[in-house]
Amino acid sequence: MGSFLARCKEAREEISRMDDVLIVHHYDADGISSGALVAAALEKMGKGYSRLCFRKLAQKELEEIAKRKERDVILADFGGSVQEELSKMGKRRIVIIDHHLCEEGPILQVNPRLFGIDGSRELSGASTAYFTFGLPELAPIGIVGAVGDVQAPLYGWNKKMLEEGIAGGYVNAYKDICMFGRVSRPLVPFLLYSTEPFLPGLTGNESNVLDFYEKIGIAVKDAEGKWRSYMGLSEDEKMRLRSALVSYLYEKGHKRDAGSIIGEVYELLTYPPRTEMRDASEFSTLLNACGRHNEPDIGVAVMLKMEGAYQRAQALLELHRKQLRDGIEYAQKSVVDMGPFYFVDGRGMIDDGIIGIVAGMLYSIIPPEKPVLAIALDAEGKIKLSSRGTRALIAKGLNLGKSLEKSCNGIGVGGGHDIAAGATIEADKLNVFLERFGKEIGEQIS
Ligand SMILES: [Mn+2]
Repeated sequence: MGSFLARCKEAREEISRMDDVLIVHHYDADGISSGALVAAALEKMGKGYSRLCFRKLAQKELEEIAKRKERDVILADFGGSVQEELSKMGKRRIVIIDHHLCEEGPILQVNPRLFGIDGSRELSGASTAYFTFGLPELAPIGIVGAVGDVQAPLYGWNKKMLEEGIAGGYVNAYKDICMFGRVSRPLVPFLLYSTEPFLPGLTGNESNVLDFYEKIGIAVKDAEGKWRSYMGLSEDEKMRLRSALVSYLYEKGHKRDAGSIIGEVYELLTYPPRTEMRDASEFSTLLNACGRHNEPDIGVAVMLKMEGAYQRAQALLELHRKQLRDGIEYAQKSVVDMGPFYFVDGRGMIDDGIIGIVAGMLYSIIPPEKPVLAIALDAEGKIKLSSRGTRALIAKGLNLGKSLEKSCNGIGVGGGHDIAAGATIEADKLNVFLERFGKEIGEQIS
């Protein structure tokens, strides 16, 4: 079977023989990081490249790759499941860097799962790419990808990458508040625009936010009248703000959120301070915003520090966050208790690209005693469904993946995990679906 690192070396040697490279990568934060990492590594090896980013690798995408004139191809964060198709394209050299489920096939593939390493928790696409090239200065990019794929706190192979990055002086890791804006936002918008977690009474309420800071004795402006940010606070002030937020959420009955706002954070020393690029989690949010708004190339350009890219990415992030705020506000107003579950009809109001995030965020507002189902319309006019549960509900028997799969029988396709699942159904089949779904959930939890 050989070892993972031996496979990395084999792939690296094959890549060193390439001279006409097309990089093809996935569009989410990990996929963008994977593409950027391969691009950066090729630059360091003195090789030119072209790059393509896709949401999936279906027939249309495969045809596009086949038509390209480049003779060598590197796939990143996907590709393991289409090896037969890739091998028939007549390309000269192909390397796959992936971490999703797959088997050995005709193409040279670096994938932790082929070596008994958990590719859903211990290595992402970008961190697999990191080990493929073995360049410690690229650890920040690998870390952003892993964090973007919800693999923080990093452990195992991801942690090995982190340690190499720390040893080289490219990264720092420590425990801190892990809310968006820790690094990039002034104190007021830090709380005012917080959606993960939603801070009841503070998110969206500026005068309450100002009162909150006043009560705990933290000035939001410095002596010169400039807005302060969390990173600019003294250690004592940081501690006061952290514990005040934890107890605030506790008092509001949001114990889960209270426990989740402190965690390991990763500071990327190779990117500018006081920007989203300095923090792995904020960076991954920035990349997701680019991917979701069909501008993954901007995300790659930001990672490669290309001029003007950051400003464009920031604009996309603002748009993304505004859509989320509007979406959650609408969901909060319109959520209906359907008996076995809560239901949000976001058709025409909430973008289908963020309906899943909105469904997940609802638990900051509604009691966690039932699963949530939220719907939106997709580009083809079909209904996209997204459902979320809690650990406590799963302990009682809830399995959303199964219930969605069953409820979609004959009217659409659905499935996923026990705690989060999604589906797409025909536009006129909503009532059939809701009836079946309610029944399924009732049977699971009773
Ligand atoms: Mn991935």
